[in-house]
Amino acid sequence: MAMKKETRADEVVLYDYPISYNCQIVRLVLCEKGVPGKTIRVDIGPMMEQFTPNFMRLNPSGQVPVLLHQNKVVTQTLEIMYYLDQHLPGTQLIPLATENRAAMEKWVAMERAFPEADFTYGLVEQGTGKIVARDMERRKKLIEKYMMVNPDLADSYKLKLEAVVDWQMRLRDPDLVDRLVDQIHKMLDELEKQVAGRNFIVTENYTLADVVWTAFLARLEMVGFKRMWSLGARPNIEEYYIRMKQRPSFACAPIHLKSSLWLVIVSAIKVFRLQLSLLLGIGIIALLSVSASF
Ligand SMILES: N[C@@H](CCC(=O)N[C@@H](CS)C(=O)NCC(=O)O)C(=O)O
Repeated sequence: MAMKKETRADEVVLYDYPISYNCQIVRLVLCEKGVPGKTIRVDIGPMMEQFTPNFMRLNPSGQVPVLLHQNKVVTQTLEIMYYLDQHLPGTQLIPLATENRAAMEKWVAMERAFPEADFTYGLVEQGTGKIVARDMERRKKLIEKYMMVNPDLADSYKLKLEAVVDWQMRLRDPDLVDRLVDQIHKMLDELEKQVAGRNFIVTENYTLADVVWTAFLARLEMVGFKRMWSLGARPNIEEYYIRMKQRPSFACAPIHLKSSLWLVIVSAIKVFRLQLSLLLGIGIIALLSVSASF
C-alpha cells in the first residue's frame, strides 16, 4: 500500500478495498458524480494492512474507506458521501427541498444502522466457525505487535483492540444472524412499500438513499439472500434493484456480487511471502552469528 498525504488541486484519492461494503458505497457516489478518482488499495483481507502504523496515522480507526481531497482527509462513509456531493461537480445526490432531504436522511440512516460486518462475518462464523475465530486472533496479535513498536499510536491501537474484542464477543452470539435476518425482513418490507410505483426511493431523482440501498441489496445478493425479493417475493424491490443494476455506476464502481476468491488468494500469497522472507532473514542472521563464533 502506497501512502499519500498530499493531493493535486482536484485529485480525488480513495483508500479502498474492492469488496469492502463501505468502499463500494463511496465508489458508487464517485461514479454517479462522474469522478471515479484514484484508488489506493489497502488490503483489509489476510494482509490486514489497515493496522499498519502509516495507515493508522491517516485514519486512527484503522478502517477503509478514507478520502483524500485537496489535502483534507475525510473518514466515515456517511461523511465522505456528503463531502463528495458538496465538493464535486456533477449531479446533486442530496435533494435541496428540506422535506425530501429529511426523507433521504431517514432512508440512509436505516441502512447505516444495520451492522453489515456483523452479518457478513456472522454468516461465515455459522458456516465455518474456525476461520472467523482464527481471523480474530490474528487481528489481536497483529495489533498488539504494532502497538509495542509504535508507542505514539498506543491510544489508537488500544481502541482498535477493544473494537476487535467487542466484535469477537458479538460474533459468538448464536442468535446474531437470526436476529439480523429478522431486521433485514423488516427493512425490506418498508422498502417494498416505498418503491411501489416509483423509480427511486425518495424523489423522482437518484439520491444518496439509492446509493446505500443499492449496495445493501448487492451485499445481500453476494451472501446468498437474493431470494428475499427475487421470484416475486418482493416484486417492487425486484424491479427497483434491476433498475439500479442497469445504471452505469453499478459497473463503474464496480459493485461485486461474488466475494472474489482471487483477491483472497493474492492476499494469502503476500502473507506467505512476508512470513517466508522473515523466516529467511532470521535463518541468515542465525547462520551468520554461528559462523562468526567460529
Ligand atoms: N464506521 C466506518 C466503518 C467502515 C468499515 O466498517 N470499514 C471496513 C470495510 S467495509 C473495514 O475497514 N474493516 C477493517 C477493520 O475494521 O479492521 C465507516 O462508516 O466508514
